[in-house]
Amino acid sequence: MDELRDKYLGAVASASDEAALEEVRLAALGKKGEIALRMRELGTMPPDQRMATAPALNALRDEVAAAVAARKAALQDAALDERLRAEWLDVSLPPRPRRAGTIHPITQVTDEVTQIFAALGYAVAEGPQVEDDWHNFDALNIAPEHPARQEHDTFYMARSEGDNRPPHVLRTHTSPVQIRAMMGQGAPLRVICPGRVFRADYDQTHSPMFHQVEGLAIDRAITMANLKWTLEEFLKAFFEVPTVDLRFRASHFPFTEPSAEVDIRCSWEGGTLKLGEGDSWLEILGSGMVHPKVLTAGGIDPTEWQGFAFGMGIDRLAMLKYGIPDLRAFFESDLRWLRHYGFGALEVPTLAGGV
Ligand code: 2U9
Repeated sequence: MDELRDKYLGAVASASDEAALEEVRLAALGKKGEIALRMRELGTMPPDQRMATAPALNALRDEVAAAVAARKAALQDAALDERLRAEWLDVSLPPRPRRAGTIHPITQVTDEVTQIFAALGYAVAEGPQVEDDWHNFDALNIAPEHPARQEHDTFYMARSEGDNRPPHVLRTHTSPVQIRAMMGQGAPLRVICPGRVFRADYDQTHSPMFHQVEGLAIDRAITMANLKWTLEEFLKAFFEVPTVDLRFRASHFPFTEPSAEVDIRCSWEGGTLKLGEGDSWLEILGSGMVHPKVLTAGGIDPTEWQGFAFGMGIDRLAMLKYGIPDLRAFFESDLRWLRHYGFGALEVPTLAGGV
């Protein structure tokens, strides 16, 4: 018994890795291992010899098993220590400047707009870019004969042969997201919907894919005055100016009534845009009170609730704020352009730090 103990405890202690330890375990404790064989021999012994041998064999088996478990834990600890030493990484090192990517101005502006509206109590809502006809047009009170529905303005998805349902479209605005938010969340509601939109248009100021952010606030007593205050607060924070002067021009959109296009007072002295002063006006967004038919389509009772909505082009906001002259450059993925106009990954917009 002492010989067996010395043999296997010695072998366990000198096993240099988990594979060698497993071999020792099998040789001692496995089904055909030496200790198991000895245990089987117990049956052939006379009773008093068996009574003397069995407890000692059991104790030996437990002792070897405990030694194997302890050695295994020690080997695993040592392997982990070695891995931690070898995989050492200094997370405080700065990124390599030539290789560092940049945040695209559209992402940056989207984050800025989101920060500002979040502070005003607005949640962000998102929805599909391929929309059905009802969410993109009907629910927004856009009549079947409205020019926006024509093939040369809207990208229609192909229909499979024999399918006579209205085709899906690439959403032409983010408004269907707000229909989905109204239906999903009900009133009261405050959401902004930033995202990609698609229109069949391409020149220096139009891209077939561009970005919008729309906002919607629904409550019991919302008025144009709340809309005006909200837009003023947003534009002051976004353009980082102490005051703005806005001009509301009557307009027409199918989804709002009344509707207004909003201009901001500015000057272009010396070729640079200055907001809040001067004799020029810059069209910046569209807005209005949500049409009762649109509230109804979104499952909200227009006799109880009303709301305002607004929409603006994120790309245009980015061009104005950061002096970017050509819209098409946004989508060319030119690394030199991105290095010039892009933002550092750590330049996260916050209201406290300045957007
Ligand atoms: C719902 C109800 C009303 C969103 C609105 C505008 C006015 C608007 C344009 C600005 C520049 C689009 O990017 S642009 O070409 N948008 O003028 N958008 S009101 O009105 C809504 C939206 C959803 C349910």
